[in-house]
Amino acid sequence: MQLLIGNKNYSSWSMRPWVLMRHFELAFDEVMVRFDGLEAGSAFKRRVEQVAPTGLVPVLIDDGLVVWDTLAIAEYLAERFSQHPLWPRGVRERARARSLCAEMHSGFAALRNHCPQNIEASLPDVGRRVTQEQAAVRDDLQRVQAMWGEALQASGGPFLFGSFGIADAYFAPVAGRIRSYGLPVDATAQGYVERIFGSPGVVAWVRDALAERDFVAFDEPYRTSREA
Ligand SMILES: N[C@@H](CCC(=O)N[C@@H](CS)C(=O)NCC(=O)O)C(=O)O
Repeated sequence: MQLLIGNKNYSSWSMRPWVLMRHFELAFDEVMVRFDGLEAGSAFKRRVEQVAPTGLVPVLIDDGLVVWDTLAIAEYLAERFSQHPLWPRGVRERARARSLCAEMHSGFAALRNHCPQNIEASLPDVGRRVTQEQAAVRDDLQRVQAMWGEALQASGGPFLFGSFGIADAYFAPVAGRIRSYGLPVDATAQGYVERIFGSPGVVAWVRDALAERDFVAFDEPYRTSREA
């Protein structure tokens, strides 16, 4: 299998299938397509459009089959590697895990827009300002804490549905935003963020993201250089 991804420091959608595949030790070659620009004709668009109609990453290629969009990739992997519990085994838990992922997939716009993924950055002042000024970000954070709290209580943890799976991969970039921007969350959510960031796929992703040493200006609303 091949997985096309964007810069690890910035690409939250790429992070999800990558950490999932690493966690379950599914063999794949990574193809990193640098974000040089997102306009038509950029090297990024030209490369991704060779394989995927959306021109977006991530894209999974398996023996000539092209699967794009994170949710479709997660579902494909769960079926293809059904010996691994990518989704919870119970039908009710699986339905709930899918609900959480679908809500993430189409929601949390304020958190995503105001706190774009930036693994290497430490921006607690921005986080403080954004949570003070943006009611929609506070709402997103409330919702995240409620859904994590309910799932962790029902499963007993340590991950949302017991062991690490698709739902956790889905929320790993949210956990990353809470860390990068020092966003205020309750102790249950903070503990979950730390467990996510101690899990093997996420540890590997963060290590690679820090090694990129790249600065993509259009993904940097709050910094003018890597040091700023
Ligand atoms: N719904 C898509 C979203 C993918 C997406 O927006 N990917 C971003 C990178 S994190 C991208 O490729 N952006 C390029 C662009 O917007 O042109 C998925 O889940 O895969």
